[in-house]
Amino acid sequence: MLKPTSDIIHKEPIAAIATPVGEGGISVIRVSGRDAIANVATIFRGKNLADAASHTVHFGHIIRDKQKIDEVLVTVFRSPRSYTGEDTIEISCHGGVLVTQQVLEAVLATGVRSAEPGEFTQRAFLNGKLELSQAEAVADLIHARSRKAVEAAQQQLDGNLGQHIRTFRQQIIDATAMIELELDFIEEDVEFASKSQLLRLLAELNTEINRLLATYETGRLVKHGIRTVFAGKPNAGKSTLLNALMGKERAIVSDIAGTTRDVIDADWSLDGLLFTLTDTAGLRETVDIIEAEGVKRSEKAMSEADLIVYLVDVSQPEDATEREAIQALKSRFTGKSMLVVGNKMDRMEGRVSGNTSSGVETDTSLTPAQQEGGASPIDLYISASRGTGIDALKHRMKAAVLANRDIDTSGLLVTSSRHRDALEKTQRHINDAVRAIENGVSGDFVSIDLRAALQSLGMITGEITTEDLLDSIFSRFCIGK
Ligand SMILES: Nc1nc2c(ncn2[C@@H]2O[C@H](COP(=O)(O)OP(=O)(O)OP(=O)(O)O)[C@@H](O)[C@H]2O)c(=O)[nH]1
Ligand SMILES: [Mg+2]
Repeated sequence: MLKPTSDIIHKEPIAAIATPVGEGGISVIRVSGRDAIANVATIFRGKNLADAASHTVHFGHIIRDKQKIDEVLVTVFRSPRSYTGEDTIEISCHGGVLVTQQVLEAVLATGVRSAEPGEFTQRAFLNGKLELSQAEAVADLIHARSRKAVEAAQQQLDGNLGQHIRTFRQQIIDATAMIELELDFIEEDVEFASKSQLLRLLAELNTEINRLLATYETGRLVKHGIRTVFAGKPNAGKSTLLNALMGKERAIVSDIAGTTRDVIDADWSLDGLLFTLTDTAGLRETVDIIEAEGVKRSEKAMSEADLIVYLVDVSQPEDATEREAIQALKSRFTGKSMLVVGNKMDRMEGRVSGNTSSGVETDTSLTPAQQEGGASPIDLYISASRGTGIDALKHRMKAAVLANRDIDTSGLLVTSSRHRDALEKTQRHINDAVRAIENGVSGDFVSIDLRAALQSLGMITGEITTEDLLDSIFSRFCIGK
């Protein structure tokens, strides 16, 4: 992957604070580019950095206008053995906000410019130190909010996605070579054999791309978190459930129907997965304009959710309207996972046969409605205020969104819609090629489809890029990365 030293592009030097702004033990200022070492050498009192070998650390002072600004350690990385591929210096200074800023300003005063967000990583990409998908993984890793999201980013950073893409590329190149062979020997009797072989190769490729594409939905949930909305009528116990899962009083609970009026979000993790729990205003017709706005927001939250947990207060008499409402939600959100949870089971003790106070999944037990002969839509029973059935609920929440897909969350996952789009496009071109071969179209045209497939794959690793694409990717980074 490493480019030969002669291919490294040495751009003008840039600098930025690479550590978070705030007070800390140390801060790091990163400087990279042409003359980066020489520039810093002019403000460094200590060893002459111009002679310093790569991967060495030097103690000294940063000086400006003959004044010592700070005592620092300077690490020297010489091209091409650095993050960006260029000559790079990292200055570790004391971690105060002001002193860090002063060291940066001293560096900038030597004729170095401030780095744009992600500019160091962009240079690393342009110098062949990282593939585009790896550069994106760096941003994912920085933004990751759960253990699983870190693992997914790490897989991509290790180049596992790039490895798959390179294999796909090679398969397409092999297919193209077969077509060219056929063109060369058109007179001979190779056509039939190569045609079926070619079709087999492309079918295998399609299967492998499908396997990768199938991980996207899970990958998306792992990367961004699972948006979970608690819905139900006022007083069903939605806020109580949120608090029970969070283990703290996050939302206000009261026996007044219509207590929650706005949408409340809370990050919660389960087995390394991030769930964004959203408590909403209870769903009902209301004349209170604030509550009505809350209900509108609840509807919106549900339409954006990955998982809807609908709470029914089972201590209340059966409500045919609610049953219809649940049915309506299910048909409206067919693509979403939805769990219907019966709450306040503690009030039902002894009243429902076949159920237990431990809140186990009770698909087979009889609910009041079933006793009356109707089919209950309830998936499991809990008591949010007593904490019964909460573990079973957690298990069901995870299963509802992940286990049903049967994707190994610790394997390679496609987590970016950009990558998914490129893979789908690749498949479309491959399918065009397959159709062309089947219809006996000339090999020239088949090659065109296959070349288009190669281009789409190249978008993932970055062989094919546009300025806009790079801008949109690198603008997600923080300054200093
Ligand atoms: N007995 C019993 N009471 C519960 C249970 N869960 C919640 N409650 C009570 O039900 C009432 C309403 O609870 P909330 O959590 O505020 O209900 P909500 O669904 O958030 O209501 P709104 O915000 O008004 O939509 C409170 O008095 C809770 O203490 C439960 O499992 N058993
Ligand atoms: Mg509430």
